[in-house]
This record gives sequence, structure tokens and C-alpha cells, in this order.
Amino acid sequence: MRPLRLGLVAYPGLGGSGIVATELAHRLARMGHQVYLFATERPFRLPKDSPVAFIPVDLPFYPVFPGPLYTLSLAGTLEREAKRLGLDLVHTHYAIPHAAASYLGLGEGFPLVHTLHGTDVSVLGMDPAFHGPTRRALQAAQATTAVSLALAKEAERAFGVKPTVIHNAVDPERFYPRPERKGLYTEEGEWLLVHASNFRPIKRVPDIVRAFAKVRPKVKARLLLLGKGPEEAEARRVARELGVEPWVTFHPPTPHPEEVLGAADLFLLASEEESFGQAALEALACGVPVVATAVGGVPELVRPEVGRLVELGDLEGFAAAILELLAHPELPKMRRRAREYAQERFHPERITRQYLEVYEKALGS
Ligand code: GMT
Repeated sequence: MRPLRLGLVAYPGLGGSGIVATELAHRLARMGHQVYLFATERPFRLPKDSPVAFIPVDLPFYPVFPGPLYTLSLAGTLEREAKRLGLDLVHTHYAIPHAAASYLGLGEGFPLVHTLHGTDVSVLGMDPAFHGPTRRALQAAQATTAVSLALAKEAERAFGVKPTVIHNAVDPERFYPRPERKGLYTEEGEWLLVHASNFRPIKRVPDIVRAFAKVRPKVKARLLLLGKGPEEAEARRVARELGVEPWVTFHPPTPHPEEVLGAADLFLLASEEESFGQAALEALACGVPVVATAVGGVPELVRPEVGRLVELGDLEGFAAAILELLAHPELPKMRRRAREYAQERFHPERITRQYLEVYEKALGS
């Protein structure tokens, strides 16, 4: 395939969609494509020495507006920069408002690919304020992709599109077991249970603390909650109320989550909605089995050989699954399998090839 000039659009913050977009951009650029990453700030996961060029989306503000007009600013930036940079194709991540903004800025006929990530379909996408323009933009695109089969089906119902399923990737050279770091987070003989997210209500972080409170009287364990967000105060309150505060560590977000994940014994995810679960995949690549709620695309990722699935809200079941895995005679084998599975099924090279195939089709080649 000839080297392409690609524009990727992403949210730069802590969300999984921004991470997926940034890492894809970096890999494509390392393969020799010319890649421009459009975002309001430099994405925090973009390595300093990355060959990806970061293009800031300006957000001019005039008092006449009720707030910054991100959609229009992005449309204008894409229109201007696509011409200046001679872009072959633009690939947006997270449909709201990126699908409509790119459609507005680049118009019908310009090769556009949109990747759907989760709440852009299930929550924001269903908001009457956003649904119409997003549906029109998605239907006009050369291609849409979804990060799981569950999400693709939901997108078909919501927007009448048939996305290609491309699961997310994980870099096994970055996410690998680091048992030697466990002592940094635990005391002698403690199991290390880790959760990582942006602590939004949808992640049910307080539920993780509640399940942990059922586990702690039975085994010596520590819960490390990596990240920050709106539910942090509630999670702290629950830990205090249930008397497990001394064994719950709140760790601020880090550009190197692999250093924490690689030290864990188990990864916990109690979300009420999750189209994929990028952090769980990163944990698997680190050789860390996962206990998760069976929602959205999570069952496509967490197979019985690498973890346990529990019904949403079943805190007894969640605690039981943690205890079962910690006592499992095959836990070391399961750890090896988790890493092999992540490497085989979600290797960046494999996933990047799938995106390039979508680009080829979108370009009509
Ligand atoms: O859709 C969202 O809630 C935001 C998005 C994000 O930017 O964090 O998360 C989604 O995309 C991730 C990357 O593809 C997935 O790993 C997450 O499962 C998904 N979150 C939800 O579906 C809640």
C-alpha cells in the first residue's frame, strides 16, 4: 500500500477512545504513513518523539456564543488543514461530534472513516440533540467501525449503519508483567487488586470497593484504584463506611499505567456499560486475569480461560469470583494464558492491518 496522508481526530484526555486513536496514529506513522492527529491539546499518550504531527484544534471564543463552538471549530480546522496537508483520508474516533464536524468541514465525497467507541452510540448518540446530524454523517461516511460486535449491533439499531468490527489493540512490548514492582504498592503477603478508569458513574467504582470489602476479611489484599474522576469522593466514602480504607489506595492517573497494571494479581472492572474495556485488555497483556461485569463487549474480551464474568450489580458474585481466582491452583497458568491471548488476538500489528484494509476500501483502492 502506498504511504497515505492521514488525519486522525481524537479527544486528548483520559478516555479510552483518545488512547486508541493516539496509539493507532503512532503505529501508522511508524509504518511510514504521514499522520496528523487533530485534538484540542496534545494527547497525553502521544510519545514525545512520535513521528505523528499534532495539529491543535483552535477554540476561538466570542462573547456572542453561549460557549466554545467545538464542532464548528473542528469543521473549520479540518477543512483548512486537509487542503494544506493534502490529506487522503480523515479517521475520527468517538462520533460525537467528530462525525458531524468532519462531514461539515470536508463534505460529501471526502474519504471519511468513523470509529464508534461506546457512549457515543449508547448515551450521547441517543440524545435527540445529537442523533440526527450524527446519523446523517455516519450514513454518508465511506466506512464506520466499532470496537466490539456488541457495539456494532447497537450502532446498527441506532444509526442504520453496519460498522466493521475492529477490536482495540494492546502493545505487548509496553504492557507486560512487572511482578518486581508489586512491593511498591503492597505489604508482604498481600494480593494486589487493581482497577483503572476515569471514575465516571458508569464505571461503578464504589461497587468495586463494596466487593473488595467482602473479600478483605477472607484474604490479605489491597485495592489500588488508578485514575480520577467524579466518583472518587463516593468511593472514598464507601471505603471509610465499610472499614476498608487502610487497604484502598487511590493512585493518580499516570502516562505509564503499565507500571501499575504489570504489578497486579487481578484486574477488576464493574462497569454498568462497557463497549470493550481497554484497561482490561491492557491488564491481560500484563498477564493479569480479569474479573468483570458481563456487559456490552466485555464478554468478547474476557474469556473463561483468562478471567471471570459476573452479572451487573451482583456484588456477592463479584467477590466470590475474586476469591475463586486468588485460590485457583492454575492462577499462574492463567496469567501466562492471559498474556498469550492478548498478544495473539489484540496485537497492534494485526489491528492496524484491519484499519488499513478499511482505509483501502474507503479510498476505493
Ligand atoms: O464511550 C465512552 O464512554 C468513552 C470512551 C472513552 O473515550 O473512554 O470509552 C469507550 O471506548 C473505549 C475505547 O474503545 C472502550 O474501551 C470503553 O469500553 C468504552 N466505554 C464505554 O463503552 C463505557
